[in-house]
Amino acid sequence: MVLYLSEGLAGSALTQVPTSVPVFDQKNCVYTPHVLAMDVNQNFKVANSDQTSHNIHPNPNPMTGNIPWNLSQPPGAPPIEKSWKAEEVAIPVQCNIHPWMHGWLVVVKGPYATTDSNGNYTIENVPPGNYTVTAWQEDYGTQTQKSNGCGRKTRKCRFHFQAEVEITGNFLCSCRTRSTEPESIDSMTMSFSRSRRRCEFASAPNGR
Ligand SMILES: [Cu+2]
Repeated sequence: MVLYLSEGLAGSALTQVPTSVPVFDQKNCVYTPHVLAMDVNQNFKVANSDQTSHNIHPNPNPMTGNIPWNLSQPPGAPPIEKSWKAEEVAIPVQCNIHPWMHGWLVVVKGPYATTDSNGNYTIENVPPGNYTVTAWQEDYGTQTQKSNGCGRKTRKCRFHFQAEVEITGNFLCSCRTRSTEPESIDSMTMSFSRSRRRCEFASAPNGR
């Protein structure tokens, strides 16, 4: 699951591109992670840890301006380094050699986070302001949540995900106040308690 700020970013918070280079690995014929998030124009790498060839084929929506490509990557080949020009949630990825291989590249503008194995998120480097937070998951779809006036120390609001299963949880916005004004959000944390967890989760790999 990917969490990002879909409204409210401005200036350098919107245009600044992280220097980190996330890696989309092909390991045991599975994309690892299954979902890789990145910023527009942020470089990412596609690695092949397998002793077999893969043919990676991201297939973005042509309306976005992102251009599809597919490249074969034999065992021991160096990582392929790429970036995407436009925001797109989300780009499906498949392997032309192994039809069961499927993953997602999620391209957003500004700070983002991906869930850990417990369903927790932290969005870092968020400047002061009011935001719309969007959470995306391949099966459950998209949900948004307004985060207004986040200057208090902590803030809770309800966040529901409803598809085949309903996930109900708390959105916890942790805000630290600097010694002088203005107040600044250092991080935003979201967690889901899976109060109505059902067997659907058994088939969901970690990190989704
Ligand atoms: Cu493959």
